[in-house]
Amino acid sequence: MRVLIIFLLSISLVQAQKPNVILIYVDDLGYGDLGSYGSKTMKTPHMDRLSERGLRFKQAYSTSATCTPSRYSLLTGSYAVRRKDTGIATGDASALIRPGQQTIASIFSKAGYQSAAIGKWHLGLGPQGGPDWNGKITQGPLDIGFTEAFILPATGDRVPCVYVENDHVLGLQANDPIQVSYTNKIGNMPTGKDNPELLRMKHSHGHDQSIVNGVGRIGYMQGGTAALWKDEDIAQRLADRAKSFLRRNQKSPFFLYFATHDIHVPRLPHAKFLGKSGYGNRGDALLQLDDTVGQLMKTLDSLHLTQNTLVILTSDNGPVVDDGYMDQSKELLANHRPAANLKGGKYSSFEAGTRVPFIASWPAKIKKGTSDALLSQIDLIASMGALVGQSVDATQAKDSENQLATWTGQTKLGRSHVIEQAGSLAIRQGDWKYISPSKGPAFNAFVQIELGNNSLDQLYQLSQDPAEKVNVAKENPEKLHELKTLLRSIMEK
Ligand code: NG6
Ligand code: CA
Repeated sequence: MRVLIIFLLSISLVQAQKPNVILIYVDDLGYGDLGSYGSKTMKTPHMDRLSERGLRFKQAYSTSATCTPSRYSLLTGSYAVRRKDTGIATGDASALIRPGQQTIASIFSKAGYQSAAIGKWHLGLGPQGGPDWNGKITQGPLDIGFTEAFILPATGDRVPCVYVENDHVLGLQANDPIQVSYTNKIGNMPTGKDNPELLRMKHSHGHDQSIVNGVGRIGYMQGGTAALWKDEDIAQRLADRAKSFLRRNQKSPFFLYFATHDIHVPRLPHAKFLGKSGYGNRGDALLQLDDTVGQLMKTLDSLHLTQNTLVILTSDNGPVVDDGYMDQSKELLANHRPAANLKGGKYSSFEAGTRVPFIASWPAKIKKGTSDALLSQIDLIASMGALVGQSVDATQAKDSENQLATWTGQTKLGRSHVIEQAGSLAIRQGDWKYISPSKGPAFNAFVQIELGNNSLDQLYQLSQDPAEKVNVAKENPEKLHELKTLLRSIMEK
């Protein structure tokens, strides 16, 4: 009996010590957007507080310069570029991650964690042919390890503009079923193309299909009227859901994948934030994001969970100012530099495409400070596996390294190299960056971003040339060969 009691006590002690993990995955946040990353223009006090008490990484990367591939890689530990079907997903795409595939959530689940996916999904849902919006939505977060979900199926600018709670569209009425098409106009909803007079925010490029809440979207939809979200409420709905998850699971270890809609387009922040930044809707959305982070931190404090919760805040790709709507972000940008001194932005193979803020706070274990270690989001699954004592199937998570010691500041070694996926594939090793040749356009005039595509090999020495101005491929044939060979060998793995 005594032995049994001691055994049970020791189990409960281990349980009690298991850290909670919150991953705040921001959308389109740039390297220069946060006060803690040197912005003198934007006010981000809550995210700065997270940074002040944690570890701020200066050389951290998402795996891709757009959302879907970054999220796929982060959740699975396998570079999205290994698959051909992981480009920016439509809102009716079928699930990219099929049941049975290992994910970060399935690792936490094996370790006895409760885990929630809250926020933007954009990884497809349902079987081949897409999800059943009017019935049970299979092959979603619940089928790959999450214990609950409250998601936007794709992005704020893609139909259907509804929340999915676990495996159903929230608030859908049986007599008003949803139909979605990304190929042809369906139903009788007006479109931005035919009825621009009905728009309350005009598009600058794309976004001229179904009008929902006075905003043109990508894709056509019909029905689901009672289930449609209000753009101005999304941030608070997600924050409320996350806070409820934290409160409900305060006694069990939890993993929260909190993927914000902010600061992606359409940027329609709540009236509380509108016009408050002085930098247009992008700046206002950043204020709203900061407020959301503050709410989560406050909830952790009130539940006395701050000490033993690892909070990571990072972004899926770099910044973009005009991503398709006329929301005053371009006109009012003034001296704010979303990418700081880096070249490019979202969609780009240059540094601003994938070098993103990355803050790790865990007061019980992580000493505050900064780190120059090379970091990639691809390592989440192996590192979290190590954190919770679960083995990770390396044949599936083939690109993920256990970098827990770096993420928690015990070492500053980091990775030897990172892969950066955009129109061209790039690799950084130490201070050197190689961008492979590509036939794609060099510049995207709509978003006003240098994409980094070039028909020639590009090599940059980042310590001397952080803004990738001078291609030194010709002068450094050996280095060029080394990086090309390394990139090829990784992709052939
Ligand atoms: C682009 C959209 C852009 C954004 C992006 C995906 C147009 C013209 N542009 O195709 O607005 O939705 O896809 O962004 O439609 S991401 O962050 O989810 O990758
Ligand atoms: Ca994004």
